Amino acid sequence: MNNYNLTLPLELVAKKIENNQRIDEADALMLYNEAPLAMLGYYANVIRETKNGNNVFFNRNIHLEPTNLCVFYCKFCSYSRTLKESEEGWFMSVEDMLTELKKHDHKPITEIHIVGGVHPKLTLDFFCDALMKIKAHRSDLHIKAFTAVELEYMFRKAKVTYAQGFERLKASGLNSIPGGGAEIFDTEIREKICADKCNAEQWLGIHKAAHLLDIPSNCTMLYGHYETYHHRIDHMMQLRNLQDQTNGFNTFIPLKYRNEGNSMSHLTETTIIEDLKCYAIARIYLDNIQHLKAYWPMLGRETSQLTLQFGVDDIDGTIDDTTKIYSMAGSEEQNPTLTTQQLVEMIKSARRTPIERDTLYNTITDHTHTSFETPTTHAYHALPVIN
Ligand code: V47
Ligand code: SF4
Repeated sequence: MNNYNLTLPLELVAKKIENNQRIDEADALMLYNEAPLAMLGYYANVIRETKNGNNVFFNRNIHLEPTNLCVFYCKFCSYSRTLKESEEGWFMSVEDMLTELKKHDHKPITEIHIVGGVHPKLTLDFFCDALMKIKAHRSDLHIKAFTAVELEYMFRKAKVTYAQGFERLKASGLNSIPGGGAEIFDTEIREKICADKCNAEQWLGIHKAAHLLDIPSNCTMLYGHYETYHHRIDHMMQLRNLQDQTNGFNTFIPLKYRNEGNSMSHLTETTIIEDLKCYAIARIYLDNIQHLKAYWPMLGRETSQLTLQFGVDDIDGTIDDTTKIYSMAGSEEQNPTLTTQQLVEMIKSARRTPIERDTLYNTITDHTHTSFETPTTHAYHALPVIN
């Protein structure tokens, strides 16, 4: 028979949350180990509604992945190829990047997200030139570009400090940086899954330098591989501490490890219940990060929709089939594209308010009353929308 009585220590953590007090790492661990999923969902939802009302944000964006050739070797990565395997990879010149961008010339996108493998030819000079040409072609686009891993390598090779590097990129058109490359900060686990790329201190140092120059960023955590709950909490603690200093993170994005086509394929993927738990505890613990994002190309549409009841207020964007990172890792989203209409319907059928945002969460369109002439049919059986 189930016993639904909560222990006294868990009741005390619940009281803290109700009183709007910051929980500590031991409290977060207790939530992971003892709290029923329904309780986590309840509190995560109260917090998300306090912070973001009923809103669910999305944007119209594309990704640009200049190369998948990479000098590093991360065991979870299904997408990269070593420089020796160049016949299996792709590499774009600045002109190629512009050609890709021009394919979206008549679309009302607001953001271009540029990330890829770390290639010695993709230098700071190369990217400054690329950013300037992208801005010259479309000054209306917000450029969110380069993970801390790419930046650390680029700045080191150019022999510049993080601040000098960012000053050059910012002057060339960089507006913000995405959250990739964080993986898990714990030294031992990081050594096991991505030993040779930038370490935790460097990742945090890069983001701090960006924030100090008014370049906002996102942060991520790759979960569901070798890490324990303790490692997840330690990771979030380091993000929360930096956010206390700089307030430069816009959103936290937990990234579920997908196990196809990489050197960790023997690991079983986490269950959806475990995913929801991870999102809910992130929402409760990270009291100083305004937004929590479920990245639908990786999590899948249905699970992403479910996370909207577990603290999530952002589901990224339309993508337009411009990223290969997750399809190559086994995500069910093999050609990730959602139209604005599909995103709006997905959000409305979860009884949330769809808000098209820009990268910095300014509202572009409140879709509460938008009705589309022909409703789309969904794989996830959306309820009819009542306006
Ligand atoms: O750092 C790579 C992850 C990240 C796998 O800031 C994998 O708005 C799961 O950070 N299974 C890059 N994850 C992508 C990223 C991102 C994506 C969308 C939006 C934003 C944002 C950032 O992808 C990597 C790594 O953690 N990743 N391989 C895999 N097999
Ligand atoms: Fe390279 Fe990034 Fe893949 Fe690591 S995750 S191998 S740094 S592309």
